[in-house]
Amino acid sequence: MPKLLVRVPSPLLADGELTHRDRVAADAGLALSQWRDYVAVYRDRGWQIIDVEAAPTQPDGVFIEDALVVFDDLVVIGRPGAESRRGEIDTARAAARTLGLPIHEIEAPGTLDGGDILKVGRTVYVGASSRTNDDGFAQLETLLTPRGWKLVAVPVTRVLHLKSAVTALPDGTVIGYEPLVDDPSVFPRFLPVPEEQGTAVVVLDPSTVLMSAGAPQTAALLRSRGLTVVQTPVTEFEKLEGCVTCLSVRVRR
Ligand code: CIR
Repeated sequence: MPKLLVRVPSPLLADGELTHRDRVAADAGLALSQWRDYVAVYRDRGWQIIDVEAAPTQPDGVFIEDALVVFDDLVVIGRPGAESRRGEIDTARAAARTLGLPIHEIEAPGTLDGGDILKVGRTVYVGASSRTNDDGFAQLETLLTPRGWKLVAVPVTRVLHLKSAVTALPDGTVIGYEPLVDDPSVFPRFLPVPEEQGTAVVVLDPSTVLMSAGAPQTAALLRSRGLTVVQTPVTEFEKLEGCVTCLSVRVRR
């Protein structure tokens, strides 16, 4: 049964970090109900939900994907590029331990946010963003190359994280909203989508993706390619530069 790590949003969500967007007040009550609906999408499909300990004083703690990444059966604990987010790691580590998998941690001076990691087959695209530095990339490369992964550094200057700009469909096609993608030619198969909120998809199964309710044209485009598209509203998280991917860690084994 696939597992999903999630962390309930903090009442301080509206105070989260912002890098590329102007602040628009997020509604903590609406965020909580959107988060519950998001989790229900997975629960209703049989995923086991694992609640990471709440971190009410960490405004960005709900974006749990940034704290840890799973490669095969190895868990990598990141080191947040934003100092304000480093306090999220202790509780994320504790949750990772419950998975019973080996754990490796990125160490200073490296920084690495999970939002900068996009896996496509055995390739790991790593965003060179304001959050993930060269040392973080080098530590990950040393760890993963012997395990059969190929790492590719990708420039990210127009958005917060690599996965704010691009994600991948079940067939490995990388999708993105071109004005936000520094260099689409990095990806062997790239499909432009018509909306910014359409860049982020989570693969639920080989024929189904989850995406924001704020991207109807992209949903139609993906349906025309034969995919089943589930949409859920995530407006309050999008205000904080979040999206459907960063609200969870998917453990598919
Ligand atoms: C931050 O700036 O860290 C949060 N406000 C948003 C993090 C979103 N995470 C992601 O895209 N992976």
